[in-house]
Amino acid sequence: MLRKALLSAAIAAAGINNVQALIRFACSQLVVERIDPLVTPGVVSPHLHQVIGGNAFNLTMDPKNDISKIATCTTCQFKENKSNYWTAVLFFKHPNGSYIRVPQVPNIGTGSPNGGMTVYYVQNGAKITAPPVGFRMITGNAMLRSAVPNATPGVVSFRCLGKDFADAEPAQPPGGRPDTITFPNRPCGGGIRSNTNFPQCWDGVNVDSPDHASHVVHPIGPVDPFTGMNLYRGTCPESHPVRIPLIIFETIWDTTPFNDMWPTDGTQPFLYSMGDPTGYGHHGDYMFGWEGDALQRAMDTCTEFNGDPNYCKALTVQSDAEINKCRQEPRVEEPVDGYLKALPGCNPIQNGPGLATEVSGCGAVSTTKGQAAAPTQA
Ligand SMILES: *[C@@H]1O[C@H](CO)[C@@H](O)[C@H](O)[C@H]1NC(C)=O
Ligand SMILES: *[C@@H]1O[C@H](CO)[C@@H](O)[C@H](O)[C@H]1NC(C)=O
Ligand SMILES: CC(=O)N[C@H]1CO[C@H](CO)[C@@H](O)[C@@H]1O
Repeated sequence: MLRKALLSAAIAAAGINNVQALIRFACSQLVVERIDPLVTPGVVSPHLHQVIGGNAFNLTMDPKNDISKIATCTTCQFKENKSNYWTAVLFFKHPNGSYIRVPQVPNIGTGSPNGGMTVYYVQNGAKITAPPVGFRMITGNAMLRSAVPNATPGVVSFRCLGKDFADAEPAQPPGGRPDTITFPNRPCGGGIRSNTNFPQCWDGVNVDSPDHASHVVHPIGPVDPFTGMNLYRGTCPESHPVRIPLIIFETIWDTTPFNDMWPTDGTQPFLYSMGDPTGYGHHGDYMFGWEGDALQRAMDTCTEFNGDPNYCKALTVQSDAEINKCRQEPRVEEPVDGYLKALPGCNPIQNGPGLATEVSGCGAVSTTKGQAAAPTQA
């Protein structure tokens, strides 16, 4: 209940009293592995991801294929949603030099799936268009280790949650004042919330682009004086005129088991799976996979203020048990849990402030169990 209150208050505080439609739903973990069909199709990806959504997730995912027709289940609450959503994984570096993956907290207000994330689709004021089959995009940049001048504010953010979410009061929107774009610099009594906001303006033509980002942009001004963000306001530029829903991933990392193991010198013990101890490299990947016009129907009719799935009659809610049944076996045969000697892949810690560089040749696993080629649909 607390979590639910948190976000709706966040949305109100962001000045989005012109929210017309909102759906928010919990998703459990589909798989945690080094695969990224968007950035590195067909091969083992450089760093570890946590993936939610439909079980069509694969090494290669051809935009010509309708994911909703390939997937047979999804880890998200709405059956119609076979989209895939993924981010880097948070690790804790033990003072003795070993690494362990930080668990994710299931969403409280919406059932108890196994870890995962909560996904939001927000329509704020402007008329929105659901993206078409094959649409995909990334937000953020895994290589960043310092702030980008003139970056759209609030695209990714972290909040240090107090015990029972206490220090999140008064509730602030993602990117608002108590939030940071770097990892919190202190132990957090209730874990760390990370938010990932995607661009809302599409060129209306290309379902993807070579950098997986330039076919979409964030809206342009005005910046909200309270939050320092323009994500909930602003308009789409002429170059990218088609407004798509604002998609937000909310992840809660349960850092509490590690709070009494903070290094005595105060150095940051948490890092992302690409060797990022700053948080600037936070990024997310999105692959559209809704059935038919399901997303458009939902955005046209689901106006419950909290985005509670049970009020969205345009879509079919599935039970926690069904959600939790949908799983994929990792295809990359390497350990990702328990204490590890190194981060999976070749990911030495790179502190920045310059861009991180990709490292190879460390002997990390680069093969997968049997699967390589793309499933093609006749
Ligand atoms: C570090 O500590 C953890 C937790 O006690 C342990 O499992 C791991 O093996 C240790 N690593 C090393 C290199 O000693
Ligand atoms: C993944 O791709 C492989 C190779 O094309 C295919 O055999 C397999 O069925 C696909 N898996 C899923 C879940 O789509
Ligand atoms: C594969 C699957 O679960 N498909 C379902 C998606 O949602 C529609 C509408 O609720 C169902 O009819 C399908 O069976």
